[in-house]
Amino acid sequence: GSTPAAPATHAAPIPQLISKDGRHALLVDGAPFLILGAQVNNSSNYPAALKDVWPAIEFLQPNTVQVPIAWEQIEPTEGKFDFSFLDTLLKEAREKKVRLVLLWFATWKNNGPNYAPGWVKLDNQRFPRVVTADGRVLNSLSPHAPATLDADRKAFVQLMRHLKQADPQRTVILVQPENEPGTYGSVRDFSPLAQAAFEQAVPEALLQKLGKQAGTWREVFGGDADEFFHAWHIGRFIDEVTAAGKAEYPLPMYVNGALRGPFNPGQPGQYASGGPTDNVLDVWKAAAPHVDLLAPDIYMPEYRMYTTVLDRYARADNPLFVAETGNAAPYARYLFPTLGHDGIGWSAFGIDYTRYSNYPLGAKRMDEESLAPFALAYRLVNQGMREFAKASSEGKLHGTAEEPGQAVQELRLNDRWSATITYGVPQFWFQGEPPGNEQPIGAALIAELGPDEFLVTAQHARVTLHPNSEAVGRMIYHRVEEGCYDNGQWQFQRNWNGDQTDYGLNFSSATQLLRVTLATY
Ligand code: N0T
Repeated sequence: GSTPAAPATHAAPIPQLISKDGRHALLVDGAPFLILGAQVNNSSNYPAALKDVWPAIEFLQPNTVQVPIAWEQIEPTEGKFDFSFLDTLLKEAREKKVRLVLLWFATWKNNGPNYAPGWVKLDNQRFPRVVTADGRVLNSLSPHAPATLDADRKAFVQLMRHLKQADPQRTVILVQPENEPGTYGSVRDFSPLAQAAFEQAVPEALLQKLGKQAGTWREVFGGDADEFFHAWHIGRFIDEVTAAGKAEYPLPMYVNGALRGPFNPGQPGQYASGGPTDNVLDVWKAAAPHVDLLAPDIYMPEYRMYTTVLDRYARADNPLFVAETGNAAPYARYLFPTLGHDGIGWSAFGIDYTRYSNYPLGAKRMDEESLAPFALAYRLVNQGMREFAKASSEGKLHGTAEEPGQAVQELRLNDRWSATITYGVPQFWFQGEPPGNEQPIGAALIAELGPDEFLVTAQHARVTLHPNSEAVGRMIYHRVEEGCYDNGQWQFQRNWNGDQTDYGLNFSSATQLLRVTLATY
């Protein structure tokens, strides 16, 4: 990573997520930041596992690492807390010069309470589970039990209190309360406790958000009532946990969602019902105002599916953050359209050398060969990360990835200029139908620095800048400078001309960043 921790002597500014006029920025050390992330495997949250984490991180060079903090490890006995792993993690992350995102594995970890301590997950009386319509008890805790909320919230408050005093450096930039909340196997809880709540009137805040008239859940939402009800109550529960944690230490916080298929979603319960899926984002927004954003975990390698998920989660009221994505090669290029959707970050899942692989979601093996395409994407963005982040916060960042069977793409950059992105063509003169790359590995990222000035990087792609219309005039490159940023200062290396510019700007797997000034003659 390229983001050294600030000195401990005077506290650095607290990371902040700011939104204005539908644009968003994650401020780290006081300026817009892009998370180029790596998430460790689920059980790598122990000091002994970290030795298998850092070598993978050193090869990949993300700027941020996401690591679970399990309820079972910080509160093994009720009321007795142990933050020794967190302290070790903070120390080692600072040595490795990476920032952290903490993942609070508690009441919900992929629908279930497996990471809750034994005194919670083995006590069905005090911490009741979801009961299906036909009376079966599922391994998913009910969001309706005050005792569960109370216990989870107490532990999270202790975690945030400890973090506040242990991290004046702001090594931790973001916190994820819970993990992929929701319930598999039932649309909602049908226990008597839940049933009583279901007969109540829909809360005013939700009616207002969705522009509905008062009534019971069934009256107001008909066939969607069960799922909306579950989403509302899980959202309220997690909002309470989040608000209490922020009252201790106000880091930005987000909730990640296991997705439903964007085109063929299936039935709630087949996917995690009640989690922040694309159909209940408004319910979650009303239920959880303290949650800064709802993040998709994207394990769909297909182009249309992936980019449709980006479209649905990048909203004026929801900064896009791809909290998890598959670590197989086809996923690496999706960093670019995520940033093109003004995303604040993107993180590949399962990055460590513990020898676990979540294939077929990700690569078969986690090794340097699997990491290489992700390392390339991170190197490219890292060269100008702060400049790309600033452009993103101003809506001036454009990014795209190769779609199989579509070797030519068009990006409109501003009212004067556009870019044609071509895949699979040689770097020299070429005529005919562009074939696309053998595998879809191409991508491009372009920031508008001024009306005629662009910051361009790409992989396995040709970028051809051109005027939007004849009215702009005949284009000529004024300068095509290759270089990189060092502490916000442009470091010029060479000027591209001749073969390097006559047939478009051709990018390979080289780490190249161009500052292009266009002109007309
Ligand atoms: C993710 C990860 C981890 C299209 C899976 C994804 C992580 C959790 N769950 O390795 O468990 O903690 O957030 C669920 C994806 C379901 C399959 C989707 C197929």
